[in-house]
Amino acid sequence: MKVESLKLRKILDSRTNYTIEAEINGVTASAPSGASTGTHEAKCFVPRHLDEVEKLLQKLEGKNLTQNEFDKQLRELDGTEDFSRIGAAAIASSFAFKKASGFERTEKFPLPLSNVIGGGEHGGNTSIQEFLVLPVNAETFPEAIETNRKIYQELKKRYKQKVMGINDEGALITSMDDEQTLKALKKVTDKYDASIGLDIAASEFYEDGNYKMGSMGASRSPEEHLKFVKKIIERFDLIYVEDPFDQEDFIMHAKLTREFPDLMICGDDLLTTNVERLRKGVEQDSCNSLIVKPNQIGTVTEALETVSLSKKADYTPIISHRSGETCDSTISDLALEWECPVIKAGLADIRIAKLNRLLRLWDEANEPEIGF
Ligand code: 2PG
Ligand code: MG
Repeated sequence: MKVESLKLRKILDSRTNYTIEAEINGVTASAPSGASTGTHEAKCFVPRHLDEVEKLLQKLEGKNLTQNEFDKQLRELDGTEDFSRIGAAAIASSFAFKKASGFERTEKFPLPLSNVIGGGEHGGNTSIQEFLVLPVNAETFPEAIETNRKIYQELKKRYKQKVMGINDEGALITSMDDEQTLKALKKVTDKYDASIGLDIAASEFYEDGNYKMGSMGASRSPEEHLKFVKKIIERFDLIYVEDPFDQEDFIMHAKLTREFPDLMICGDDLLTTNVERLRKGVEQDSCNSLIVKPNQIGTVTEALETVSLSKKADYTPIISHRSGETCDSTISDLALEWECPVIKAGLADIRIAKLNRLLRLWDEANEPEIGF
C-alpha cells in the first residue's frame, strides 16, 4: 500500500493519560498501554516532541510498502532495540497501516476471556491482578458474551455489600481477599457454565525471592507459592493461569505446566510477545499458551512472527488488550486474521469497543466458528 499521508496526534486513553493516535491515508488507530508491564517490553510512551517524531515517520510518505516493509522502516527510523525513540508511535502507526491496507479475516472467532474482578496494579483489594471467566461451552460469540455479562451482573448484585467500585479494566473492586473472591466467583461461574482463569501477575508481588501476597498477609518461597497455586487450581477448577511466577523464572513455570498439561498455563510478562523469549519458553517447556499484546513488541509484523512460532510450538495464542485502552479495536480483527482461539479483554467501560466489533463481525459472517 502506498503511504499517501501519515499524521500523529495525542489522544486520551482510559486512564486519562495521553497516548498516540496515528492516521495513515485517513485511517486512524491508537496505542494502548500497560500498568503491569514486563521488563522486556517495547517502550510505549508519548515522546515529548511528537512533532519531530511525526516528521521522522513522514519520510515514509510516498512509499509503496508491504506491512513487513513498513514495520521494518519503523524499526530503522527508530534505531533502538525497544522503540525508546518513537515509543507508542510505533504500534499506533503499525496498526493504522494494517487497518488501512485491510484485514484477511477468517471466520474463526475467539472465546472472550473476561476480567470480572480485579486487584493488583489495576486497583483492588486482591494481590492477584485479574479474576477472569471463560464461557467454555458457548457455541456462538453472542452466547459467550451473554454468559460473561450475566456473571458480571450477578457478581455485582449478589455481593453488593462488598463491591466498592471498578478498576482500570472495568473489573469489580471488592472488599474480599483472593481466596474469598475465588469462592464467591466459583458459585456464580458454576451456575452459568463457565470456568475461572487468573492473571496472577506474580512479578508485581515478587520481592527479595518471595511471593508477598499482601491482601492475604502471606509471604511464600517459590516452592511454597507453587503449592499455593496448585491448591487453588484444584480447588476452584481453574482453566487458565497467567504469569503464576516471576517474569524471569522459566523453570518454575515449567514445573507447573508439567503438572497441569491440560490447563492453559500462560506467559505474559514472561514472554512479552517476543519471539526470542517465546523460543526460550518453548525450549524449557515453560508454558503452553501465551498472551499476544502487539504493543509489547511494537509492530504487527513482529507480533505475527510470535503468533506463528506459538502455533508451531503448540502454544495457544491469546490476543489481549492492555489496562490502559482506547476505542481502537484492531486486536479484534487480528484475532480473526491470526485465528487466536481466545481474546482477553474486560467486559465493561471502553473494552466494549473490542467486543462490540466482534459482535458485528459475527453478525456479518457466513459460517462462523468459535474457540478451539
Ligand atoms: C495483563 C494486562 C492486561 P497490563 O497483565 O495481562 O490485562 O495488564 O496492560 O497492565 O499489563
Ligand atoms: Mg498479564
